[in-house]
Amino acid sequence: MFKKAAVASALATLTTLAQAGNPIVKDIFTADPAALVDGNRVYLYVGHDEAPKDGKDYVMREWRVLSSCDMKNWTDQGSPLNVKAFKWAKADAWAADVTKRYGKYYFYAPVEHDASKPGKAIGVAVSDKPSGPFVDARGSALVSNDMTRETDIPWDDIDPAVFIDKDGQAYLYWGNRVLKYARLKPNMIELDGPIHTVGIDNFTEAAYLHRHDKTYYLSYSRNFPEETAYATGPSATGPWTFRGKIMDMNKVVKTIHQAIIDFNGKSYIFYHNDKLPTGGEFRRSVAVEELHYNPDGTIAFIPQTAE
Ligand code: FUB
Repeated sequence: MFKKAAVASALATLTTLAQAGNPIVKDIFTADPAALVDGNRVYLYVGHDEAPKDGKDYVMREWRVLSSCDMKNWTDQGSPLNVKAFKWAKADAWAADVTKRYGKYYFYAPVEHDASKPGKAIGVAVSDKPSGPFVDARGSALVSNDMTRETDIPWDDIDPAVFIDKDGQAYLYWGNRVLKYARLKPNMIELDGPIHTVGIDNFTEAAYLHRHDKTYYLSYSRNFPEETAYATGPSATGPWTFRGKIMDMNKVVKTIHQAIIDFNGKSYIFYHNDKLPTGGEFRRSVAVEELHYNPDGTIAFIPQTAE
């Protein structure tokens, strides 16, 4: 009896382990990585591309989370959040970001708002655990599209990225074509003050902020099809100096969406491409590469690898 149970449990563990190498997840299509280092584990949050093989648009209803203690073996921890958790939203579990504050985990999630405010909006969900489940923290959107500016498009409030500075101030960055940012209140679920815009040439989406030594790095998707580029600055709000390209566009998938972390003395960049069989524009796969800083603080160009 004991033996049978032990074998069953060993098998269950094995099926939850994804193999090392790119793409990280091999049994479903995944996109839009966000990563959080928490204690001795990396949590990787991804969108789930469910489009049919001949699909002509994204079909994304949920996010998935995996974790690893060595960046090689990944444990599938299921779906921490689904669009349905936001009663005011109707679709599109697009590129999210997750952070930890005062012992709680906050999941910033772009979704399609219901008919009361059509267009993309950003919700925030909270959990006591990095693997969720996450629940709507506000009952309404944190940022929603008011379509009041001449330049507004229905999907310009997407791709949230959260950054907590060393003085404790948290910022939310987001946007498509126009990069926006705002301070977050310490409760992490309300904006604190006005929404600012940042002028960055050829900015498309996927803004991401991190700090290395004393420099702030603003990475983002540039042009379309997208490549990953970055700028550096002396603070979380710039001013930003363009530094160049980190990663080339993919020949099949027009988006790339990066997340950058330090873990166990190394730096890594997550992104997505088309490398699973039958992969494509709406059937993407998340991959990871090591990222290296040059002695002058610039980031060395990173080729995409298949393994
Ligand atoms: O996954 C939907 C959208 O495609 C994301 O919001 C963008 O970053 C791009 O990856």
